[in-house]
Amino acid sequence: MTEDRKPALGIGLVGHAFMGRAHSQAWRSVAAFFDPPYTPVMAALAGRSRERAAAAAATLGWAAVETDWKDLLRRDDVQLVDICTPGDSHAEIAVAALEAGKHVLCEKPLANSVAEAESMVAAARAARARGVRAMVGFNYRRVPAVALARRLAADGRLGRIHHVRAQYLQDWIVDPEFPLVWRLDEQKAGSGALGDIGAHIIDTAQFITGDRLVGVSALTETFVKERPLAADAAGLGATADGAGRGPVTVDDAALFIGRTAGGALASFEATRFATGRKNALRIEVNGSAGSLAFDFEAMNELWFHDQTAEPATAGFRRILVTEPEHPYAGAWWPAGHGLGYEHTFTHQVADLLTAIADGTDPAPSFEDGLQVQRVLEAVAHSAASGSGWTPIEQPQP
Ligand code: 4PW
Repeated sequence: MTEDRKPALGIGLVGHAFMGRAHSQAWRSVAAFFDPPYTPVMAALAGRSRERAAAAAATLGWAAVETDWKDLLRRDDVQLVDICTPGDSHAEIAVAALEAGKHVLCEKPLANSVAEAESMVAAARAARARGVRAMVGFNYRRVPAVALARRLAADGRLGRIHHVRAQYLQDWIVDPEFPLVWRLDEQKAGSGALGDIGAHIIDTAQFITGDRLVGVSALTETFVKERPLAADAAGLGATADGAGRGPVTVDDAALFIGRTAGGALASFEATRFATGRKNALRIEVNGSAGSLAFDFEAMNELWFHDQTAEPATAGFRRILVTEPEHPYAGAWWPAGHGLGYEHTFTHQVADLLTAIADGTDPAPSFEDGLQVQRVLEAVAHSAASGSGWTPIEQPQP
């Protein structure tokens, strides 16, 4: 009997904190639930401390450990580099990996500045000509309900879109004693709530509507200006180390309004101070033929109002997005069983592997990441200038 074996694709992961764990889960699970054209092999994980990287590799399922990401690029068993580090290292790693002929998956936001993002796009374009692919990780696109929302909008079920209302609400730093983790350091993260979670709602809104922001007017605020230094700079669950305090150099919250190329009015709110809201990525879109509403805190649901329905019974209906007819859902469990946060990352790598095999560009591309970066920079510029209207440079064809 001959075995129909798929080609292997070796993965090298850089970083093993929150996002590194989420991506590891995706690489571990994708072949068990999807039918990707490659069998991903979790070849090596890179982390600065050998001891911590080795512990993470053992827990997360990586075969080898490197203490310098550059060594991942020299490995013949790595064909794709997955970047899960803070934003300040994205550009350097991604450009080097693409130049070394490795496909790249890079966490969002693509970079810490437009200039860095532009250098990444240039590297991605050069690599594309050699069949090497690059993708930025806006994972919420791959929530089944969000993908269904895009499908409804693309099918014309919303008609002409007038309003986009997007929020990303968290509360994990509302305690002024929560320590100064890297996400609160501009050098590392580029910006605060704006780039970390505002980037997600910008991408999600543009993804669903297929439209782009052309200008913004913004407000940002840093409510807590100084915090205890962190014992563990890693992430959302860090502890203070009792060794003094330091300045918060990023925004705690960002609010902005905008116009889209298609003529819609949009509003965005990204905050880590919305007490009681844990990971409420919410979006409502109102069009002439209908509306839809989504909240990640109930991620298996999409609310849809059909304006063309008989008025007496029209109104928002809850669609449970857990059926085989829905994007991604059928690959997992029998109808009605629902998915979680981690599944979005599995969907992301399933789509990336398919694009690599098909020789097509995975979405969101680095160009998409650059466009979001331009919005972030326009928001920051507008807020700094006292909410002045700030046009957004549009992508070159
Ligand atoms: O990318 C985002 C993170 O930086 C995540 O999707 C949520 O917000 C959870 O943590 C932060």
